[in-house]
Amino acid sequence: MARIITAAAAQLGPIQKAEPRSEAVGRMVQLMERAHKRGVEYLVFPELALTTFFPRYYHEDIAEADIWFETALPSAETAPLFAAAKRFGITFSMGYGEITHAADATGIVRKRRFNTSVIVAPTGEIILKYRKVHLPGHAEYAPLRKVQHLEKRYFEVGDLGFPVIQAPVGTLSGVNLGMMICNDRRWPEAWRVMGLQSVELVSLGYNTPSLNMEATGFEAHHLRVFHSHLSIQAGCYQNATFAIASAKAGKEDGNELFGHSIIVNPQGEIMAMATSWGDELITADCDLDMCTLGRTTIFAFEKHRRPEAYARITDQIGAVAPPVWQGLTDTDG
Ligand code: CDT
Repeated sequence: MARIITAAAAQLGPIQKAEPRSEAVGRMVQLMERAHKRGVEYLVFPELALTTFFPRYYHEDIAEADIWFETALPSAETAPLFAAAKRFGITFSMGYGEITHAADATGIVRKRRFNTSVIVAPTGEIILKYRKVHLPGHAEYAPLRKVQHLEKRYFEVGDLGFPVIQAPVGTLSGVNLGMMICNDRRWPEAWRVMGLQSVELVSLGYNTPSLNMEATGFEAHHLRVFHSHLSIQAGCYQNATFAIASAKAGKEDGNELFGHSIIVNPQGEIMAMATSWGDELITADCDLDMCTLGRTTIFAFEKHRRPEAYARITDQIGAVAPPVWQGLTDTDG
């Protein structure tokens, strides 16, 4: 029997700085209701879905930024979302700022902050948690930037790797689910680590500004969306997986996020794309058996991968200069 799930990206329009969580959650519940009417079984909300993209705001004292974080899920404010998922039988994924009190690598228990996403079953149980690994931006106030991007200030690097889990979705008893968050999509390593766990459906939430504030040279605006789609389409094709990429879109207090949420199949094709800058639902019927072709032919990892040639991927972080060619010698033939 075909393994088809009806999936959705629930793009969110802007959330202004003053907008309370209750309002954002209300909009999310409305999207879920619309999704239910379209038969959606799996739905993805963006990164940091409950608030404005707060890393653009500088707090001298990091503890002051705690207002943007969640200490529990569900909470009184997010409970309506969990209730709607139960009512509609929808499995969903969403991003949020997580505060946890847990031991760090040195064994010391302390307050820790992560840029996190979870997959939630209709029962309200957390199926999987992921903490963002590739944090972009900077840790200190950058006076030359028009807009700050302080993810490295507010979040620790995720400590859960890129986990994949097999879980029931809709009528299917087992779907291989994974997650990444925003900037992760640009890193092929993230996709491959999940590909190596036979992922079939990657949830990806993002908040991407229309302008690259770090660019010293010219970057054409249309290339911002192109690079996002290129990364997702390549990741799906090279790892034989579907991805649901769900954006925050539009102007948050004057700061533009480019939207363009997409659903991509294992051939790297875009199956659905958002065209507005508002709350928008895009859906696609994902036939998970499509993952088999790539997985058993050109990307049959067990037959074709050569990890002995990839040592630099894990041994090295930055690029080094190559050796300088010394000219032809007799032994070069
Ligand atoms: N949220 C996030 O990760 N955004 C980045 C752009 C950051 S620019 C400093 C992205 O890759 O879309």
